[in-house]
Amino acid sequence: KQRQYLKDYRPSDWQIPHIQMHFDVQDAHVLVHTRMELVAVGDGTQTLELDGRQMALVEIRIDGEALSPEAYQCDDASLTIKAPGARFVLESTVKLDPFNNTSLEGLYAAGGILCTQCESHGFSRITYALDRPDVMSVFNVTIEADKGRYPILLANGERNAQQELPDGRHRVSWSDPHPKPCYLFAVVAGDMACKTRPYITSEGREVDIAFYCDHGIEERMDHAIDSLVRSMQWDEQRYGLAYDLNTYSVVVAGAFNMGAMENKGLNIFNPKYVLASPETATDADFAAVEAVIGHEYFHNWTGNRVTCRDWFQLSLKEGLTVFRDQQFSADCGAGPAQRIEQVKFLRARQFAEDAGPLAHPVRPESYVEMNNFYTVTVYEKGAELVRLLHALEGESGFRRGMDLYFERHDGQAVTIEDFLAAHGDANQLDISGLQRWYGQAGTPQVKITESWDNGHYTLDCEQSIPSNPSADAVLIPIRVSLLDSRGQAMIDGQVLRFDQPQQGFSFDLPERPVPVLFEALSAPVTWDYAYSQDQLKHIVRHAQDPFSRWEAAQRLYLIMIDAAYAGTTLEDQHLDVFCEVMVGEGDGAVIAALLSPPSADELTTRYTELDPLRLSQAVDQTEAALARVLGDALATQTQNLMEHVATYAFEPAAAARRSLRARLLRLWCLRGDQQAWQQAEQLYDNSDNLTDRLAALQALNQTDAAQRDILLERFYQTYKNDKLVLDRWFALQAARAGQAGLDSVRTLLAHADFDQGNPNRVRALIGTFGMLNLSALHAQGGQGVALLAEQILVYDKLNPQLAARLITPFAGLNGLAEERAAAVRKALQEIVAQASSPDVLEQAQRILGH
Ligand code: HT7
Ligand code: ZN
Repeated sequence: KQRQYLKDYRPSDWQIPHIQMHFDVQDAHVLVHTRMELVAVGDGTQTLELDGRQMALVEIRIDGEALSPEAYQCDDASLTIKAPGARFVLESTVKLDPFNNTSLEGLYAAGGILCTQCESHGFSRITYALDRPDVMSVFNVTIEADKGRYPILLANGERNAQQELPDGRHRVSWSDPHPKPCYLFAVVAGDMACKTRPYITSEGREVDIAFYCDHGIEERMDHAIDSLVRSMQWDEQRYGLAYDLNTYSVVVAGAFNMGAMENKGLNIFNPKYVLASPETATDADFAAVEAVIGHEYFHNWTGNRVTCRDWFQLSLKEGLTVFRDQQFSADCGAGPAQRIEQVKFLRARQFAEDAGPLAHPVRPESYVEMNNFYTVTVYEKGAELVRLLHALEGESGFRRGMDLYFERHDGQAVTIEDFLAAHGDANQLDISGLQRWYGQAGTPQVKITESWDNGHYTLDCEQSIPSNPSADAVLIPIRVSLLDSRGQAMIDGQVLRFDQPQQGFSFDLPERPVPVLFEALSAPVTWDYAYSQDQLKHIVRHAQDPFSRWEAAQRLYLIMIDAAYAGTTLEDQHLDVFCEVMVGEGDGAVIAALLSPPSADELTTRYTELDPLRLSQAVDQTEAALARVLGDALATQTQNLMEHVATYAFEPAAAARRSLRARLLRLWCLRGDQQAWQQAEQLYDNSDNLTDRLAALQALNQTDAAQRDILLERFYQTYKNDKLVLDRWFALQAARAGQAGLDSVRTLLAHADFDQGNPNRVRALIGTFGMLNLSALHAQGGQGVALLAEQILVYDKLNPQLAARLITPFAGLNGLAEERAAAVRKALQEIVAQASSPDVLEQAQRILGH
């Protein structure tokens, strides 16, 4: 497969104003008839090269005339027609085999339904086409199938007509009036239950919301439907954006590679992000459903109405839409712990990506397989850059920028520069320091020193990107508060615009302050300031910003983890401030976060010559020290929270209480106290919801308690027929530390319920083991690593997109101690020698530096 370069972008030589498609669904195959109007942008003497893969061409015609074999050329990726004319109608018929398509791209069968996934290049597995986002067409679609097996037939846009046919078949036609790129195309056929809800937009449009899933679990879609209604209202109120069709359908796919897909008017979802009931979903799952439902809905404007010129611009829609879904969740009451979670994820995953061999700019410069660039950098770092823009412009300035963006570009396929230019022009803002962020890889590091001279306080800042020394200085907003000795803010949340390699910021103050830096992580950077332990405790006690309290707590834990990693131990008293934190007032979810040391997977880039087992031990020792220092109050506090357990409701205060209870119970159980283990069992037995049951299991998971195995078995018996919940059972066992975790993974790979065709199950077992369990992955010399490599090669054949994501844990290669690195290198070389998909090959070669 050829490498694509951003610098080589050229507008298409052809446009396709209109596409008509007919799907004839048979028992063992599907015939797709496509009629496209093609218009040459030049004089029509150019060759037409259509994309098309994995299908059999049955017939091809131009203006009704069958093409002779000499008039076109067909290989395994394209169909070429020499000088076909300036304007003509191209008709093709192709035969597809969705029933054996395990890649989950193009048209595929999953759990008895047929559905499509076209982003990024799946449309060219359905028909011959110009599979690029800057070619936008109006689509009309008909689907014809057996009515018993496929009573529901869906496509984008509005339904026009339904017709009964002989032999128990039927046909339904759909049309979408909005020109769209083909990556937003979708069809679905199957036998599904449906739940509907009417909605009237702020413009008075009557919308039929329809959600589809397996029969018998319809009520599990209620939370998702409510979330969609809230998303629609939110986008109207916050951005003035209303929905633009009369139908909005959401279909749950049995197997799905990512979270969901924003196809115009016909979203297709991973069940994990639609189905939620108290017994089958945790608080975090309820929140994730709300966020992903919102995310896909918000794409209707940021992605669909204004789309990407090319795939290098992916963050134009994804970074912006992640930022919008984060705003939405915050407005729905997610609370400050949400920002803490976002930053933990950013640091564990995106900072690690940006520091390793898979690093790339938010706007990449080249790719072989586009699917490998749906990354935490494009999504999460991209969202942080939009957050940064929002912080610079303020709420009303950001809205002005968005309004101008839609005014200029509605209906167009545009670039990140177009987005920034609209914001810059709407606010008379110089966006050059922001623009540089998009073009260079690596996490900027900010070093801050201070001086105090008789009432004159200066913060001296220096920026660089250690992994990219030639990088230019970027615009880094630093939100600071300066605390006095009583903990009062002398400066409160002031934003410093730091855009030079070195820059000083001065303040006149009555006393020397304790600086609270990068509040709410005001820019996606790492930063150093030589805090004393007392200063950190001062911030934990007094800072207004919950995020900064958590940040200071993390730094306190890090002092202890660093010491343990180096082989020395600090007194438990180092952590004594957490005794006050535990019994303090405030949001339980924030207290739970304050009582959580960073996990090993957040720290893999912290040490050179990393020994993963020593790191895991150092983190465990720190957690054990915390459990000890909390003393008897830990048991009392946990028991207090066990009382008055109300009926489950997904509601912020109740969820916060559950999260604190879970955290304290886990710490208590780590102390090896039988009473704690019994409490966990009681919580499991008395709870009416999955959140508490999993909390109990998680509290016991790293202990030797007999209750652990008993409850795991009980859990299996209760949930063995519930796919999403059973995923948790697999994940729990894959998360067992060290050798025990590795042994569990080996055993579970052979379990009757392990299903290679279900990506959620694969991620639960192999993904948890690879991504979140450093001590199991590196257990037994290189055997954990070899097991992961073996599994990657299994999915390389079945589902390359999934396989290419499982490889991520190997990207930490450069920081690993030599013996470990050698095992990973050997595994990667094996993968390169045996892999057949471009997805896996590209990733393995990038990691090896080829
Ligand atoms: N825009 C969607 C991306 C997506 C995707 C990409 C590649 C392969 C399969 C995929 N499924 C969905 C999801 C989103 O970010 O909204
Ligand atoms: Zn998205």
